Amino acid sequence: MTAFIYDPIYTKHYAGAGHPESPRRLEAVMGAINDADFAGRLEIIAPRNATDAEILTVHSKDYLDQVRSDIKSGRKMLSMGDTDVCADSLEAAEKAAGGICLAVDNVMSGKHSNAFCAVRPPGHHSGRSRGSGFCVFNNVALAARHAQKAHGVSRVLIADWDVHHGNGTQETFYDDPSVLFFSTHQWPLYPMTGRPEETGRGDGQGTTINCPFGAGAGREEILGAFTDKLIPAANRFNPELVLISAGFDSRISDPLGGFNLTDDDFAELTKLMLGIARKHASGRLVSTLEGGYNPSGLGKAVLAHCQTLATAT
Ligand code: Q9C
Ligand code: ZN
Repeated sequence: MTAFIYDPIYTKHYAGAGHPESPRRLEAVMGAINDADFAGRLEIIAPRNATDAEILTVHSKDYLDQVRSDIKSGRKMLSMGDTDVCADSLEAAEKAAGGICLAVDNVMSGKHSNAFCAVRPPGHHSGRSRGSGFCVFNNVALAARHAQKAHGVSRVLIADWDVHHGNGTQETFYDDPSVLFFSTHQWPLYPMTGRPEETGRGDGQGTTINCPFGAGAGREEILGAFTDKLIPAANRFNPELVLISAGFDSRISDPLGGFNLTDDDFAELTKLMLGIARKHASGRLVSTLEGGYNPSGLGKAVLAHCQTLATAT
């Protein structure tokens, strides 16, 4: 079975009227999933909160304290960064980060073959001491650290197909050879990092791989990069766990991105990632939602992604 992590608290995080990162995104996802003919192959699981110790593997104590006090004092935007928040954002963010840690637990124990986490807020722009780009805690980075600390995993692959560069994730692991970070993203675009020359530092030299493409890129470029760049790198790196920062703002007709990936392309990318997970990691794969701002398109893309995860097992 595929674990599908979800909690209604994820729809209570509200970034303000007209904000593209809206609760409607997950309403569309859940509508699509509940109607799916493969729904019986997904087990919907409620998340837990991330612990402070888990959050502090990626973020500074000052940042965690500031997030808590900002939200509790009723601020509408984080003071360390620029993410818009509301009173429920703290619980949502702790359960987004905890949800993906729980998915890692379930996949590592063999309870589930793989997992998708339908979380908000997203995470991949969030760095050690800063929440930005609609993100509060870096969910995927926390999950990688959790796999290493709680399950003794040595090498984690994080592949990021969000249309934006996962700068917070890159920053977290830039000098760390135990996490291979691979990203395809639009260039130029927010956050203006992720040039091909950014390949890591010190011991981490070579375990960051960036593949930027201009607006209009689609299947040929993105699947091409995953096939020609990621697969050989994964063969060298030999990951024990595969994580996906699954942003669907790289889908055609996204209001924030200019890529042209279709739902079939996301199914192909998912198959490719499952192939890497099977070859190196006994199939262990945990995917988490990042961006994707056309709600009905997001629902369709998540459906294609989850259908591929669920029927592969
Ligand atoms: N003038 C994710 O997809 N745009 N975040 C800021 C500033 C931020 C997207 C524009 C886009 C963030 C998770
Ligand atoms: Zn994005």
